[in-house]
Amino acid sequence: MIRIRTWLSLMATLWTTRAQLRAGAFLPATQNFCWRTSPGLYEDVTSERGEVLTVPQVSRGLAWADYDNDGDLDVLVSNCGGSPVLLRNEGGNENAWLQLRLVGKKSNRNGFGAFVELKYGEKRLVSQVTSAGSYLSASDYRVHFGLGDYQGKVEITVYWPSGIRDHLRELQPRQIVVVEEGSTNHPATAAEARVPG
Ligand SMILES: [Ca+2]
Repeated sequence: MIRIRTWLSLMATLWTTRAQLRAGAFLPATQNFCWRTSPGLYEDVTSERGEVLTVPQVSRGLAWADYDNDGDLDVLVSNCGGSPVLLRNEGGNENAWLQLRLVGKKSNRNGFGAFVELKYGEKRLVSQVTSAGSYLSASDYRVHFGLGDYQGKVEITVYWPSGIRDHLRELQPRQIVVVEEGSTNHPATAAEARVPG
């Protein structure tokens, strides 16, 4: 198992290009990349995230999951002709976070397609429940929100595919919350009836 230190903002596995194939290459190994979000741009932090990321691999699939349920996202990378690599995030949980696992009743069981809106302070985050994102890979379908150094409580609205809305207030970060469809019996207002964009 390979361990990395901090949160990954964006990570990519690189494939064979047409130019490489025309040049006679067959499954050439290439380096994968990791970028951290900065205001207005992405910053290449590959070399800071562990030696394994600098080793050329014939990587294909990439799946995100908080596999150890400690609040940070970990990554599994599959490699052609080689073992998968687990990138375990061990940077510590200095920043706040919140995860939600949706349990559908009228909608599908895992809540796929539902939008989740989180409000903290004056800010707002929106995510959609999905496990898609990389080639032949299924990521954790729980919704993960990173909240930085925010110390207060948060407010959540779940927009289920069925049209049902669930609304949870005064949630303390740093926990995994299970939301069952229709459990809050929250009557959607006109403003809440729209799907957040
Ligand atoms: Ca984790």
